[in-house]
Amino acid sequence: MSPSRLSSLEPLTIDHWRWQPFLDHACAALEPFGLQPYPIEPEFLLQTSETGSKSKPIHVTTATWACSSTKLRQIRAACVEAGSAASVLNFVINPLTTYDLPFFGADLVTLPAGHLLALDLQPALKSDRDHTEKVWSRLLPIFERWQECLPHGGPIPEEAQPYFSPGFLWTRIPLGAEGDALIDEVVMPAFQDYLNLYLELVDSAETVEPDRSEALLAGQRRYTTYRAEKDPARGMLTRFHGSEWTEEYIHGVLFDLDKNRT
Ligand code: DBV
Repeated sequence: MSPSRLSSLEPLTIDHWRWQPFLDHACAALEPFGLQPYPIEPEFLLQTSETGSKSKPIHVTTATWACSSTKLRQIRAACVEAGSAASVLNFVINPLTTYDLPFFGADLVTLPAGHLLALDLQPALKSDRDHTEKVWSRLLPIFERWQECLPHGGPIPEEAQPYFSPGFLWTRIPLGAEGDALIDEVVMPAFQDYLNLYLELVDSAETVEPDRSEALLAGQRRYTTYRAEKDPARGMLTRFHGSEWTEEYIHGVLFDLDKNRT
């Protein structure tokens, strides 16, 4: 990788990173949407550190790829490469609230205990049928096709339910050849299908009335506040890069809706 990143939209390549093909696919799929760089401070575009023991240090890279388009307020990939300690792609698309669109969310996480993988088109207003029905009727066949090839990831907190769709794909799979095959043959095509559907929804989305936009904004705020407060990566990022950097990254970059609205 180049020693520094000048723009959030610059192609991002991280050596030995498990999730590189997923980011490459997403960048290519998004390219036709007329992407603009998204302003991100240099210390969050690329950050390195060491973890592990003194005798066996592990080099850590955390990098951010981000952009916006006419309908999408923020598209961002948080990428972590820490050798045997962790490899992560957390990818979230946050639409403008002038469009009735869900979030795209992917959490692809490799830890020493195994891979944990989450994919969803997450609602801003889960109880609103105008917001959800047209998405879920198209998402469920895709979800069913791929989830049945994967073990279920186990229980998720009750309080998280309002933020998931019924097409939440969620699995934990072992490291090694068996897990790698599932990632190539199931998780990759699932990721492509979820993203394709999302981009079709974006393509056909039309602007909504101001009242509707206010309701969508309130829903996005709840979601963003929840994600920032409960970010499961907080512990890991704090170990790697310290608490000050991590809190600013979570609130100021990863889940920055309020920062840019107030
Ligand atoms: N998760 C993030 C960001 C990450 C990240 C920004 C930069 O939101 C990584 C990195 N997720 C990450 C890590 C773990 C998880 C776990 C490192 C493991 C934490 C650990 O075990 O130490 C899906 N991700 C999880 C868990 C869930 C999700 C349910 C398990 C939580 C737990 O066991 O406590 N994250 C959640 C979700 C989406 C998402 C549904 C969107 C599809 O991004």
